[in-house]
Amino acid sequence: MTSETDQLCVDTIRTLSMDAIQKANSGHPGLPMAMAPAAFVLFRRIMSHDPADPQWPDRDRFLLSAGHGSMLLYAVLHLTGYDLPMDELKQFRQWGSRTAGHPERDRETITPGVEVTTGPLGQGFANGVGMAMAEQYLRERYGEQVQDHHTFAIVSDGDLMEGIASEAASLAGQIGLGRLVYLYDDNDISLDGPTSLSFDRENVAMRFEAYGWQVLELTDANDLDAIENAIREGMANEQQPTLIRVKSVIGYPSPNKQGSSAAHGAALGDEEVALTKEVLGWDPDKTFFVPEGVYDAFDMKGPGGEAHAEWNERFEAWRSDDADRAQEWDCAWASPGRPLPGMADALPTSFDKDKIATRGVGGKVMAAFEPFTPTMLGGAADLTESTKTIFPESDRFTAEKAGRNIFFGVREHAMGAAVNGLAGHGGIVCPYGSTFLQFADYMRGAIRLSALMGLHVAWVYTHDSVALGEDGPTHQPVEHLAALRAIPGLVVLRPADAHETTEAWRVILEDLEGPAVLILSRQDLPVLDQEQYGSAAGVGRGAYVLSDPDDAEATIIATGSEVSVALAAADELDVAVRVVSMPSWELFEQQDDDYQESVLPVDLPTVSVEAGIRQGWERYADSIVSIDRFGASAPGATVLEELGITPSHVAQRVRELLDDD
Ligand SMILES: Cc1ncc(C[n+]2csc(CCOP(=O)(O)OP(=O)(O)O)c2C)c(N)n1
Ligand SMILES: [Mg+2]
Repeated sequence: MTSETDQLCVDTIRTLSMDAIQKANSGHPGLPMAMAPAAFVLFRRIMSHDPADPQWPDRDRFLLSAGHGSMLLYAVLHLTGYDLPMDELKQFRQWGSRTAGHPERDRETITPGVEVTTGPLGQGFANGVGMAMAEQYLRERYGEQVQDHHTFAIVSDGDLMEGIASEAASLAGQIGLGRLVYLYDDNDISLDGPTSLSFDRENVAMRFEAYGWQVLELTDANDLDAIENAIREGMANEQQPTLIRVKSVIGYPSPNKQGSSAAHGAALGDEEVALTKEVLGWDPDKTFFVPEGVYDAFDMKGPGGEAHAEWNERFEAWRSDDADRAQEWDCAWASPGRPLPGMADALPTSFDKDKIATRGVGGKVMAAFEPFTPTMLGGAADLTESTKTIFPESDRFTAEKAGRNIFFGVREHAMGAAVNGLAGHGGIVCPYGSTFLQFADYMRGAIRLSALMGLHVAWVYTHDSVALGEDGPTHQPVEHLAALRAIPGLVVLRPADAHETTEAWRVILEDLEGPAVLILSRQDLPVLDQEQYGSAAGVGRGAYVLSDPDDAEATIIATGSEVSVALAAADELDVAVRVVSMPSWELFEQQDDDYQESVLPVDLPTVSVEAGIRQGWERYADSIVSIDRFGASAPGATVLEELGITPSHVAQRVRELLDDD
């Protein structure tokens, strides 16, 4: 039954949203107004959450995938008792506020209760899939007494039009994520106008049924009990994810703008806000007004705090039962999660061949750290065989059993966002996703969001250059290193050999706090003699000197696969040259000036070599050996030769540079 107070609570979400958006003269009122009842039911009747501790590991998760409706979330967080005061609502969308235009999970400006950054439609939908996977894995590993919750989301037409949501829904159906319950704001409106423009022939319900979801229908977005019952029905189905299609009216009950795209993305206007308040029976002159009784009725600090306290008791008993398990939990739930102590000593230090592809080394390193990262999950987009990313002692993640190896299928977009969801959930140590470097483009939206959120994830990309050979230019990355380096906050690591690959994984797992890209080769690369050359311990500093003759007249810098080309070029030259391995620009930039100068002295003319476009190398090199065109289908060695990635070409460039001086 909808009591008068419940109705007031729902309408307070509506009025706060209208007021904040009106004050900012910017924002999206339509969704918060229409979906206020659903949000009220979720946050007040369904979800177990404690506003006093937004990080409580066993809270239910909520994602506003339709991030443009951010005021819905802010209003509900405020009213249920999160540390988001009314002043923050009044600062909606302003510089430095905690009420950004779209919900932001941010390391610096924390909006309590925001689980992930949403805004790019479809991403939140797919993040939730990762979150539900995290819950399932942790529940099976640690037991229901400590992990036993659901993942909810509000998704919009735009979310469901995006391909990433289809991939993610298909994956969720495949692995039967029964703890996933999504409400679909089916309002027949998107930004450009009615969905008849672009999205009304498709039968969304049948599509989701075909994916293996349970689909429920609600004809009245304002019927609180019906919403509650549907959500509970979704939760009761442990075998399938649930989509609840909520027929709603955008901007309800604005007399002149409801039901039209005019309510989607602009403030309603003072007059319309006043008219809408009148329809609701509210005083049109009052703004940011919370009627008596609403805070009490909305409060979740009481009930959420109780649930949390009960959990604490169970958790303490569970913890004190088993010290090893407690240590495992603490490492996993640290921010960011870390491997168990002793990992570094277990990593391989010698290799039985003198040439190994770094992807092959990557596989060996993963096998070595597998026991130290018991909650690290990840997988490849149907390229496990090629990227060599697997935990050999672990199971597959299936509907029956949540193992550590996720077979994402050919779904790069969903993989990226699901990995972000795994990380966003907490308790999962550095989840990873893997494919060919070329296909990083397909998941770029998710990579960018991992950096924006500062999530501790690893993107493992193999087949890192034209050297992959015969598959040709569709599979050969050339601009990808530059494109990844362009993303702020993302650490790109391209190790040169087996030792650097091992150290790169260690740096990612033990040192980095945010996302990393690990770029590995398909082709064999010489294992660099650690006695003869600078130690791979330098990887963490981004660049280090490999060989440094006293009378060096020039420097050659290279990354990854081209480091051995640089060393061979140095051997070919009559003049002495220093060779620098630079696995990571970003880590090098973090070093102090003295270190940078010690590696790349300004007075030495410098040649760089990397099998990719030249963009950016101007900052380090006087002469750049690069590939500024697409590759070609031919054996890898031929392509490298034809495109000038050879020791003799690099040596020639050094000679030319010295002649110029
Ligand atoms: C990937 C992506 N493309 C485009 C946009 C811009 N955009 C924001 S909302 C929206 C569509 C709005 O329609 P719907 O999702 O149905 O939301 P509603 O208007 O019903 O609230 C668009 C295109 C976006 N946020 N993300
Ligand atoms: Mg819509």
